[in-house]
Amino acid sequence: MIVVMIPTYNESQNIPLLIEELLGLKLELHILVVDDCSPDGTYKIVEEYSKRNNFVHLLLRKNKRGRGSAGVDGFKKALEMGAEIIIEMDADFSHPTRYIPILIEALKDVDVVFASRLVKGGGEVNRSFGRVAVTKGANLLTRTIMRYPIHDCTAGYRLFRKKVLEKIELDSLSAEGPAIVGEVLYRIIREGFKVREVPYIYEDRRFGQSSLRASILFDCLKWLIKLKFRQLFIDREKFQKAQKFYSENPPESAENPWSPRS
Ligand SMILES: Nc1nc2c(ncn2[C@@H]2O[C@H](COP(=O)(O)OP(=O)(O)OP(=O)(O)O)[C@@H](O)[C@H]2O)c(=O)[nH]1
Ligand SMILES: [Mg+2]
Repeated sequence: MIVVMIPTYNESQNIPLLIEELLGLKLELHILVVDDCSPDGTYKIVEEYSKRNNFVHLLLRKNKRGRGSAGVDGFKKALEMGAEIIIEMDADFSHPTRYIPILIEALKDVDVVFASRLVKGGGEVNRSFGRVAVTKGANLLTRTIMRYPIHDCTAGYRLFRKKVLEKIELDSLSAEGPAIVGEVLYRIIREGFKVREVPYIYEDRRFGQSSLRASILFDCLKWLIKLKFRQLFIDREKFQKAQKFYSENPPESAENPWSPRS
């Protein structure tokens, strides 16, 4: 079973179109939407779908809020559902669904696949110069500080084998906001899982408001420093082992079969 886990907050315009696109891929994907009682009623739309279609599922969180714990609860639910492969993606069409078949194919001999804007063939369209600069700057900083073997460290468009989510101790993840993407990445690399990057073209959100604020960037920076300390002092041995593994088996990136939509 493949479960697509999508955290949502105020995505009522995007979510019906995204569900239709995912069902239209005809890959028998189970769609799990994790919504925090969005004031715009996103969950009601998903609930209606779930009554009519066994492949659509809603995890409604009544007393919790935040991208961080929504992702964690979604991963746990996906495992409970019996997922062998879990796809994590945003609801706003920034992560185009047309890549899903090639991403699944790319997972065949690795444990985690990262859709990546920062390998040959990847990129971003319809975004401001400033926003692209934020992506590049954040990734340069993360790679330099953490010495990860991949290029795109900040996008939450990724595929995991079940064993990865079982190993990374979901219960002890604690980032509340989008910094969760980095916290999960840290654990993947620490455990030395086999990974691959597949290029994709990120598109700006189709409908709705961006939730990016200076406070979010600041929180991500705080998390980066915290994780560096963990890497140096708590997980040192594990990272040394992982780094040796990655230097002997550098993650390859798949060929890009797609071209940007202008
Ligand atoms: N359940 C839940 N989902 C959230 C929350 N905040 C954001 N999300 C979802 O997480 C995904 C990523 O959030 P975005 O707002 O797109 O953040 P971003 O991609 O960094 O920035 P923009 O696309 O520029 O807005 C989207 O599908 C959001 O709907 C939250 O508090 N709870
Ligand atoms: Mg987005």
